[in-house]
Amino acid sequence: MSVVASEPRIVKGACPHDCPDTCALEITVQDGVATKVAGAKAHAWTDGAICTKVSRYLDRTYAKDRVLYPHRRVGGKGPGKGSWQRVSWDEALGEIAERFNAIRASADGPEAICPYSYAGTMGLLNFAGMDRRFFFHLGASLLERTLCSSAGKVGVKITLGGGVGMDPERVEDSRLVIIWGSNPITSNLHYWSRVQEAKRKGARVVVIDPYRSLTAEKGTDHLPVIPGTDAALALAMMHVIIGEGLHDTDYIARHTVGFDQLAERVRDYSPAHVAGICGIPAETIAQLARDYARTQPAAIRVNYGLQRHFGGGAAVRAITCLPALVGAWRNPAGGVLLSTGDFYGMNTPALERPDLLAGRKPRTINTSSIGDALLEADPPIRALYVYNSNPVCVAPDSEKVVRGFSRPDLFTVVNDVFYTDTADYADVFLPATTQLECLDLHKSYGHLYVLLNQPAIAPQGEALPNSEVFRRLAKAMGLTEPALFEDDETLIRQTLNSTHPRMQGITFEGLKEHGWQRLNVPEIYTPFAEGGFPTPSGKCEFYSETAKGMGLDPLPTFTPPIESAYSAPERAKTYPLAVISPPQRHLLNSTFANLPLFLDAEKEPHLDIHPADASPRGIAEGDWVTIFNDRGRFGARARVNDKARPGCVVAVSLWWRKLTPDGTNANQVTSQRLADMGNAATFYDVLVDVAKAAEPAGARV
Ligand SMILES: Nc1nc2c(c(=O)[nH]1)N[C@H]1C(S)=C(S)[C@@H](COP(=O)(O)OP(=O)(O)OC[C@H]3O[C@@H](n4cnc5c(=O)[nH]c(N)nc54)[C@H](O)[C@@H]3O)O[C@H]1N2
Ligand SMILES: Nc1nc2c(c(=O)[nH]1)N[C@H]1C(S)=C(S)[C@@H](COP(=O)(O)OP(=O)(O)OC[C@H]3O[C@@H](n4cnc5c(=O)[nH]c(N)nc54)[C@H](O)[C@@H]3O)O[C@H]1N2
Ligand SMILES: [Mo]
Repeated sequence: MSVVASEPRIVKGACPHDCPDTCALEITVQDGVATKVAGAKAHAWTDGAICTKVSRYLDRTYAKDRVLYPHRRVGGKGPGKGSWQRVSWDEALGEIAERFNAIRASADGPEAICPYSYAGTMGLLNFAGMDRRFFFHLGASLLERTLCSSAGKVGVKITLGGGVGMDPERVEDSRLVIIWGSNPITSNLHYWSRVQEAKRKGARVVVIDPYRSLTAEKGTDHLPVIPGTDAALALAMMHVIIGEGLHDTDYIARHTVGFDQLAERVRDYSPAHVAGICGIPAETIAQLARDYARTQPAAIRVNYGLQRHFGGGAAVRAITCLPALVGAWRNPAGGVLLSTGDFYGMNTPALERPDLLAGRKPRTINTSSIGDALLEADPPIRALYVYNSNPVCVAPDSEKVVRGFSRPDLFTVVNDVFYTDTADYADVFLPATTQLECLDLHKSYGHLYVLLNQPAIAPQGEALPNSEVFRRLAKAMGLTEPALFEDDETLIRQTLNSTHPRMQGITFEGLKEHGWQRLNVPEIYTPFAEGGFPTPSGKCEFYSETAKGMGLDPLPTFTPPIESAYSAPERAKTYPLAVISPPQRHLLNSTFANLPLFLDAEKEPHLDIHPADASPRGIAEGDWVTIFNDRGRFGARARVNDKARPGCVVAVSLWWRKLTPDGTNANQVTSQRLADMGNAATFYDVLVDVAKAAEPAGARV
């Protein structure tokens, strides 16, 4: 019998990953099998290009080690200690339902059940849809999701009123681009394409980063700031701009609040003073300030890298004041961008249904201090349901996280695509679909389009989308609330049902036809040329009553790191080096870290260390080293070079613990301390020392 292959067809999708680019995808499918994942050429932002990792997405969907069926753990918790027994969905959900219902009925009540999720997928249905409804309805502990961006989000909200800024599509017309605590070649590739275009047209590209990242290598200027001191640098720029009368008095008068107080505040931040804090010569700071004020249009791309410090909120707050001071917002290619997320006016309450809390106020658990929460919360967390996240790998202070997850009395569900580091501690494992197998709706935090992801292939094995898992779990638990059973298309229609002006014209039908739709804003968009910021005053707030009401300084300020030679000289005697662990190009946080594409290329973790720090420690290129402090230690192979500034070492991350030679990663040394704003994690506010160590038995080379 001959089998006639059907014609290949293209299905329109969206990249689900936690990245500002949210690419429009085209999936080629033939006979029910996806054969290619490509970027949509017709989508202006994606422009037919996608990153290496997502172009290899089929390696993920069709991976041999993908888990396609529910499993129950037999034996101990932890890597290598237990084994997996395949069970049916009915058995798996039956067991979870029984445990959850028993906890709800116990003296501890539903708060003893805790969700744990982050951004494994950013599709709204599977990221924050049926899961939110389910846990709100139960009255489970609330979860504060602070692993990534919440400090910066508050900083920009205080200043500009929300996650809004210049349209990144316009940066190609900028004449000066400041890339500040951001590494777009790795983590915002399509922005970088536009910066390159600007550079070709003669723009200067200044990169402010303690590390000579791939982006810093390619910029025109690199300012290797001391980690966690960016607010001081921004305040010194304002000192020069105001001191030399380079500010835009007309824009300031019409569209800002608190200029006089700001001028008073920045008087203390002379470049000469700040040079000693941030490690950049005074003249360089002054010149940057002058160039920034005099060059129009000027764009600043600030990203989340610089806000993973104790003063991360203050840093973003100070930097986002700059464009209003020089009137950069007048031009579509001017302004600042952290996130475009709040340009969207979707009907989030209709999707997430916080009303299902029905007046209850459960306690809040913070993703960034899950170690302490698992060990100390009262009443204890009895059950943890993990999805879209790999906390044993990504959460700070691993020693405590691992101890918490190891609790024999804790009932843990992990819903993922692979047996991650976290899955090693699961009692029940539930298999998730990949993006090719589900319907979802996407916004972006790095452009201005809404996208629809249409399923290209059938779910593999018995994998299910998160939304369907929660519907089935609700049924197994005997719940009857109708909102827990609505289907995915209904959820999308409810989310798009918005009266917000920027959502007008965006419909399920329109998205289905085109794959994406631009928000209802002009093609050449200058959002704040005439003010209209979403702050209480409608102006850019140099002075902020909102901040004051939150118990924060109403004016921009410099909040030093907790762990630095400057602010903790005693600790710095024992642990003199700052360590930062920013993303790796072929990884997406810990996603893709188990794929051969990455493991073959990287082989093992590395630490970039400056010769001035390496030689007194007797460390040579290629030595295995241990990076340690009082919280823990992890291993890496030294690369002695001048990429990291002296006093700062860089461990590009995030490795799965069990795939490293010594079973650890950079979160062994990070702390659960929260930042100045947004109760955010402080992954890069860390002092350590580094020493040469014996080759681990499991070393790959
Ligand atoms: N390929 C890839 N892309 C990604 C990710 C990934 O893991 N891999 N992760 C995604 C996610 S979740 C996020 S949040 C974004 C993150 O993307 P970015 O916000 O660009 O974040 P990072 O790469 O963490 O940090 C950017 C740069 O900030 C620098 N930095 C660290 N501390 C400081 C500081 O105190 N001051 C200054 N000026 N710079 C500092 C780091 O050295 C780094 O080069 O990227 C997303 N995109
Ligand atoms: N040391 C250090 N730690 C860090 C950072 C750092 O720079 N340094 N970065 C921090 C940042 S910025 C972030 S955003 C966090 C990221 O933390 P997480 O959001 O936890 O990110 P990932 O590690 O990518 O884990 C996501 C998991 O979700 C799974 N997943 C994907 N799609 C689905 C789905 O549809 N359903 C289900 N159920 N699961 C799915 C993936 O397979 C993956 O295992 O890590 C933080 N941790
Ligand atoms: Mo992130």
